[in-house]
Amino acid sequence: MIMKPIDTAQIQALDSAHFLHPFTDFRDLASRGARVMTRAEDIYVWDSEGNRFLDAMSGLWCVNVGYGRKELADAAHHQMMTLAYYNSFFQTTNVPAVQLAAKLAELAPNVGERSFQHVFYSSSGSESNDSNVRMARRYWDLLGQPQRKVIISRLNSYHGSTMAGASLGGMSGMHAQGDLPIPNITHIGQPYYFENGLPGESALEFGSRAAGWLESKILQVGAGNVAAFIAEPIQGAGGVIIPPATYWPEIQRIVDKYGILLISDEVICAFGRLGNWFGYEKFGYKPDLVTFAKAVTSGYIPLGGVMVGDRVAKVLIEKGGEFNHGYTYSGHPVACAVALANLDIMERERLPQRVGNEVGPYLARCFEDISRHPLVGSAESCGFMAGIILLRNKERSEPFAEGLSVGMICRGHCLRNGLIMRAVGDRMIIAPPLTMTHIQIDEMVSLILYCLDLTYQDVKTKGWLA
Ligand code: PXG
Repeated sequence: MIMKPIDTAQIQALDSAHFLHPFTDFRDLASRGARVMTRAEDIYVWDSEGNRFLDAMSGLWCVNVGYGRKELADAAHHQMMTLAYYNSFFQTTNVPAVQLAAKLAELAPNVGERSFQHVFYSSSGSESNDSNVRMARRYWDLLGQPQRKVIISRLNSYHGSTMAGASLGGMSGMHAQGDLPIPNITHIGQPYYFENGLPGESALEFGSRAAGWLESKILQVGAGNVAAFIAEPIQGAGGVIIPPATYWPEIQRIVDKYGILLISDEVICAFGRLGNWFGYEKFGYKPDLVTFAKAVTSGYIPLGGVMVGDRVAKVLIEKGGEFNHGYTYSGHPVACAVALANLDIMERERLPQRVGNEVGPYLARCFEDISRHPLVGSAESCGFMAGIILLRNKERSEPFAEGLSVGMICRGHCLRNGLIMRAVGDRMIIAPPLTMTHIQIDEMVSLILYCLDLTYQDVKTKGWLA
């Protein structure tokens, strides 16, 4: 196929004339011009200037099966020609939406007595978390406890960008714009040992203490006023914050003690990312609601939703009365057909198992090597999600001064050398496609080490090391 060359400058000019990008300083972007991505295959993405990048972020934590999967395009094409759209309001349904709901119910493991037999659809993670807030409050209303409205979340968590999503999220920059959080949403600290552990405290001791912040908050708000606690199994956008092993069991004990709903936001962690179908399996806790989006279609088409556990579904269904909530695209037939084809690939290629038993442990061993780099305080991974802390002094665990943006310097080296790795402050993070071969992992790790070397040289020259 002969591709028509793309006029980068022209696209950039049109981009800055007409396209307001998410989470972007518009003036800054207009002054430099956006990078124009034009095509992708497997784990690589190309820009309009012909540069190739190894995409260690799977797009934005979503392209779990890799790029260029013809089966997904075929599924979309076939469904568009069969039934491109019909709504699921007014006592109507469609075949792919039903089949996908049944498939998700089959894949979601029972933990203890709880299982997930029902799905509520949306088109994104943000919308799904809005649905969670609506559903959790409706649940308590139907049980005659309408005062249970408060949702407890965590600082530095990410739950989306709508009014409820951004309120649930614990990003101060987002709260600062638009009068957030909305009422009845409150936050506790995150289980980040490196930042919040006390001198002499082990990671395991810290994990229990951090979970204890939930109990303190419940008592402060009044147990009878709390509807739910929402958390990501591992905080993704916050910088891949992996909780100590003691954290989730203690959270489970606390939510059980006070009877509050547990919402597991698995927009990033589900569909193989941690080596299981769902993240709660990895940590062994029992959520009542599970948010999903992104990798349910490997990002090929927007789709999100909430897995509704039996505890909540039973009340919503048996008590009756209309749930006044839903979206035009709830159960979109094309998105659901693509999701079915995507889950089929994941099952056939055993991607969750592969990450859990094979390539995940291999990546973890590579990260042990990375942790020995002089710029790196710690490098840890869980499944196919990993984070690296860049430090000014490795022995004394001393961070760089705020504002030096060492993470951004490292990210710049990565881009110039054909690697997409994110910087969250001075934490470098990756979440690569689950299809990566050992050779591709080696290629990624060599690039990471090379870019860490370049960054180390830079900060040394600038005299920023201690
Ligand atoms: N929950 C979690 C855990 C997420 O990671 C959302 C909800 C919202 O999903 P939608 O589909 O509405 O975007 C997300 C999204 C980043 C970044 O900088 C992460 C996300 C979105 C945008 C940027 O890492 N995650």
